[in-house]
Amino acid sequence: MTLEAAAIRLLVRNWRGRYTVPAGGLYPHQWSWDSAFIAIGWRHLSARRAQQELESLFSAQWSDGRLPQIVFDPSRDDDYSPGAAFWRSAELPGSPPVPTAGLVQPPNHAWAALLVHRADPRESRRRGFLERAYPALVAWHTYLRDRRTDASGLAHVVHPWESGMDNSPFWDEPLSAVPEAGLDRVPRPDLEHAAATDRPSDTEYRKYLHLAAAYRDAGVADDGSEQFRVHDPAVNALWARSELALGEIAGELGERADHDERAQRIADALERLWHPGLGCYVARDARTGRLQEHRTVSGLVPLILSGVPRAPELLETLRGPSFRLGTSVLVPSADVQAPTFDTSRYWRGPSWFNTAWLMVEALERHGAEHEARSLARDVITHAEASGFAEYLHPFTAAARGTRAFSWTAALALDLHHRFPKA
Ligand code: 9WN
Repeated sequence: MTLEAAAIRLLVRNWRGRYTVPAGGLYPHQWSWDSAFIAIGWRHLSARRAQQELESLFSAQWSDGRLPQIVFDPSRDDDYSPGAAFWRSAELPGSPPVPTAGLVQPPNHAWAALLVHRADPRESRRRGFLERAYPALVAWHTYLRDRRTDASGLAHVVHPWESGMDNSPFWDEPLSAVPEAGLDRVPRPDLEHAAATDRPSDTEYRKYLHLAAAYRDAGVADDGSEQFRVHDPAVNALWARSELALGEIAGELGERADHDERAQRIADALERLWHPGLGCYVARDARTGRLQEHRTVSGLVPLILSGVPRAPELLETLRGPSFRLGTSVLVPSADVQAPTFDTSRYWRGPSWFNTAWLMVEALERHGAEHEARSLARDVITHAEASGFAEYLHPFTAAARGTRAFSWTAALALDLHHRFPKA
C-alpha cells in the first residue's frame, strides 16, 4: 500500500462523524491541537471534513472563548483518565453543552483554519467556513490575551498538559513544589495501550491530577490561585503564528483588524524567554520569574516566525550536538546530551511528527530548502515504516507510544503533497 493509501485508511478509521480521534484506543475523544494538525492533513482529501474537524471543536467553545483541551465522547468515559466524570464541566460557569476538559492546548487553530481554507477556497466560501471560524478564533485569542497574559505580554499555561508536551524537562522545577494527589491508586488506562516506559510516571500523574483538580475546584477561573503558571516558547510562538493567520483571514473577509500588530507584540515578548547561553528559547516560571534552563524542541519552535531575531543561533542549535538535525531521527524532543534525556519517555527525548512538521516549516521559512525537503521526506518514510507511531526512538527510529496515531498520518500526508518525490 502506498503512504497515501495507508494514511487515508487510518484517518478514515479514526474519523468519528464530526472529528478524528488521535488514536482509537489510547485517546478516544477529540483533542484540541491534534484536531488542528489533523485538519491540515484532511484538507488534501476532503476540504469539508477538514472544516468539520475544526467546527466540531468550535462547537465546544466556552463562553469565555477557551477552546478545550479535550471534548469528551461520553460513551468512552471509562477508557481515558481524567475524563468527563472528573471534569464535571456542566457544573462550571460558561461551559458548553457538551462535556469537555477545563484546560486548553496550544493555539495552532487559526493557522490550520487558514491552510484549510486555502486548500479549497470555493468550498470554503460556499460553506461560509471563514465567516463562522473567524469569530470563534478571535474569541479564543481574546481568552488567551485577557485571561492568560500578564505584564510580560506572554500567555501562560496552568498545567503541563496545556503545553501539549506533557512531561518536558521544562516542567520539572515548577512541578517540584506541587503536591501529589492523595490517591491509593492512580487510574492509568493509558498503560493498556502504551508501554509504561514510554509514558509519564505515576508520580507525574499524581501531580497532574492534583493540578487539574485544583483548577477545576477553583471554577477554572484563572484567578491567580494556580500552583503552576509557566510561559512556554512553543505555545507563544504558535499564538503569534496564528495571530498572523487571523490577519490573513480578516483580509479574506474584508474585516479591518490589528492582528499583525498583536502578533508582533507576542513575538517581541518572546525575547524574554531567550537564553543566550543555551542558544534557544526556554520556558519561564511565571510565578517565580525563573528561566528553565533546558534545550527542548519547544525552544526551537519560534523559528516558525519569519522575523525571529534569533534565527541564526536557533538554526545552529538545531544542527548542533543537542538535536543533530540530519543525523538524529527527525528532531528529538529534548537535548540528547542532557542528563534528563530519555530515548523512550514521551517528551523527554523521543522524536515526534508534529514538531518535525513545525521544523520543516521553520527551515523553509529561513531559506534552508534542502534541509526542509530532506526532513519532510524523512517524516514520510518514518511515518509509514513505524505504522504511524505516536513518536520514535530518536536514534533507532523504533516506534514508541501508540500506533495508528492520527496527526502522524495527517502531517505525513500534508508533506507528501507539498514535497513530492523528486
Ligand atoms: C494529555 C492527544 C494528546 C496530545 C498531547 C500528548 C498526549 C495527553 C496524554 O496526547 O497528551 O493531553 O494523555 O498524554 O502529549 O500533545 O495532544 O494526542
